[in-house]
Amino acid sequence: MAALRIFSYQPNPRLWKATIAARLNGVDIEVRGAEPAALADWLWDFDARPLRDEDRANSDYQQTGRVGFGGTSLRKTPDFLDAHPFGTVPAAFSGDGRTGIFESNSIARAVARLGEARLPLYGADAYEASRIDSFLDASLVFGRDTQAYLLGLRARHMEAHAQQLASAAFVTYASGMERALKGGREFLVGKQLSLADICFACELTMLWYERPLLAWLHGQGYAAVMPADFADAYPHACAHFTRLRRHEAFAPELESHLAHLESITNISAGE
Ligand SMILES: N[C@@H](CCC(=O)N[C@@H](CS)C(=O)NCC(=O)O)C(=O)O
Repeated sequence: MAALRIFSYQPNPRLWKATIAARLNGVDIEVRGAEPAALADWLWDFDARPLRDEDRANSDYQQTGRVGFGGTSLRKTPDFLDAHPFGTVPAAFSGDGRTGIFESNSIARAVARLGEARLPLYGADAYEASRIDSFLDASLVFGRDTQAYLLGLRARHMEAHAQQLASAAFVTYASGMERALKGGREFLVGKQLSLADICFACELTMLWYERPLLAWLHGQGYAAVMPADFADAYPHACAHFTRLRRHEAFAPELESHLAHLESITNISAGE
């Protein structure tokens, strides 16, 4: 039995906060799920699996998605919603299925705590752990303020306020990270890699989704949220991100995903 089971669509940089932490500290994780659209044909449950005919007929499971799955008919079991009251993915469970852990930062915290003896990723003491929490909270706010923008990109329907909110969030987040890394600091907290670095790398990775859509975005009259001069304007944050994406524990998920998005330069509307 794995220490943690996570149900999520894939690829999902939010899920990778946990899988990268697990690669570093050896915690055994089982990941279930499929590509985003396919989750409408999955049972959202501890025992997540593709739907059977009887699941489709069970009205107790019927739910309408709200964020990312807005308006989509989904099948979430009552047990799933007991464990995950906000009904979101990634959705983690203790190995025995009794405890649900939601919010990707908290799922990553669970991995860090479970593997603490092998490798501390959650700080050396209460102060460092709390400072890591500070970065995780700032990352959640950034993730929240960019979510509508990223979903707008995916739907090829951008609202001006979503783009403005995301742009302002980017400046706040990147400026804070830049300041935190100034003076030759190698990591965000303390002298070793922590959840703060993992979360930063994964949250920033989410913004790479805008890369293949820049032409579409400009065509709609909007600027990219990540400015073209990111490396010059935020040199420490950019260098840290570049180091992390190449790190052996991050590269299996991040490097191929980012390189793929960097290689698609021009998606036209509808693709
Ligand atoms: N802040 C959350 C965001 C999770 C989230 O919003 N997930 C969306 C998909 S992008 C979801 O599961 N929506 C379920 C629904 O629409 O019912 C995290 O980091 O885990």
